Amino acid sequence: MDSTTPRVVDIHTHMYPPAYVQLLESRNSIPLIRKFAGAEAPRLIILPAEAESLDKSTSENPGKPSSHLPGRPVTTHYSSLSQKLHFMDTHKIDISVISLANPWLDFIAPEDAGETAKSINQEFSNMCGEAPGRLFFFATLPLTALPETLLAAVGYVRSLKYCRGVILGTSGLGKGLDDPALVPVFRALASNKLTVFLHPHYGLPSEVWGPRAAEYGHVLPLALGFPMETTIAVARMYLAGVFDQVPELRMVLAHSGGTLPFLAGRIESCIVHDGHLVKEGKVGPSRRTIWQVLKEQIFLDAVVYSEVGLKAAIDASGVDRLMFGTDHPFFPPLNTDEQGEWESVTWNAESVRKALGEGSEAARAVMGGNAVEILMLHEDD
Ligand code: 5CU
Ligand code: ZN
Repeated sequence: MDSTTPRVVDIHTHMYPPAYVQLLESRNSIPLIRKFAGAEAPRLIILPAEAESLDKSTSENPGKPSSHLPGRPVTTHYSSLSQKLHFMDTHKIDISVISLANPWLDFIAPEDAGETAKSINQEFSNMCGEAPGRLFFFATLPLTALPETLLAAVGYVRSLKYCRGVILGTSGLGKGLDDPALVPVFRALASNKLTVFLHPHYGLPSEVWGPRAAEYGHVLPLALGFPMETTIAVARMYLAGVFDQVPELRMVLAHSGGTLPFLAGRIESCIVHDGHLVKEGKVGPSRRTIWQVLKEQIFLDAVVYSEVGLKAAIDASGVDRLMFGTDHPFFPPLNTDEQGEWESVTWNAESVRKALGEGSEAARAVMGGNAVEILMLHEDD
């Protein structure tokens, strides 16, 4: 394939390598993997909102049918490399930038975090080496470790041939991404040209879903909690001035930036009408607006499942900053063969075609060309 052939690149696609699966199997509180009697496959239970149903299903009825079990079945899609490649072939994806899924290493004891991150990143590096040219990865940082271990990890992942950045949750060192203690980490990432892929996990506090939440499956935390978490994290970074302190920082936001493209105008209005910020001199003429930051330091994935959402993302960040993704292995088909086409993938590809025109240059850019350029996925890299 020469360098002018349009390529399809999936920048939002996860793996749980076998060692991480074993780690989750050894745990008694979320995140964990647990086998339930009668269930076809072990279940992955990771969301804070799932913790309550886990307790109930364990105590009330261990033999429940699997549709009532908490979490999701851990199929071969989670950790098998050949399965990932099969999924890519089925959906005509040339290149995937794989990343560990949530909640990464947020739960690891500080003294173990450095070594655990190193071995997981090495596993990702090895997987990429088994399919050269088809796989790159976002590494995982040992955020609970001591600052020197964390900074050393940035240097280490930079040395791994197929690493193109790091996946980051919103908790940072425990106080969120507007924590001044994180600025040196952002500086180190920026100076090593490592792009941050920001991904939600914690959602919003369970109380906001109300007393009937269990009736609604995972819809509220996943559809609304995840995007709001991303939106809040980036708004806090913006208000704290992180993007100005680290102007070389580049961030890809999961799920097309949560609700940021839609809410950026309201954020701006709230800023310029805020007496406290105005009095503190934070709303002066040199201020970069959040719209500017969206077009200068932020990139968005195209995992938004609708033409309407995608158009907002394009308007906010620019069509040259948007990159296709699948969120594999999440959202598998429930009633058709998991080895065939996934509707969750075709919805996203279809939204790109509808918003930008079938076969258009812009559509090809979003489906892969942008990722090749932004993440430097050239074949000889
Ligand atoms: O279905 C889910 O829980 C998830 C998740 O945890 N992470 C993700 O990226 N997508 C869906
Ligand atoms: Zn994801």
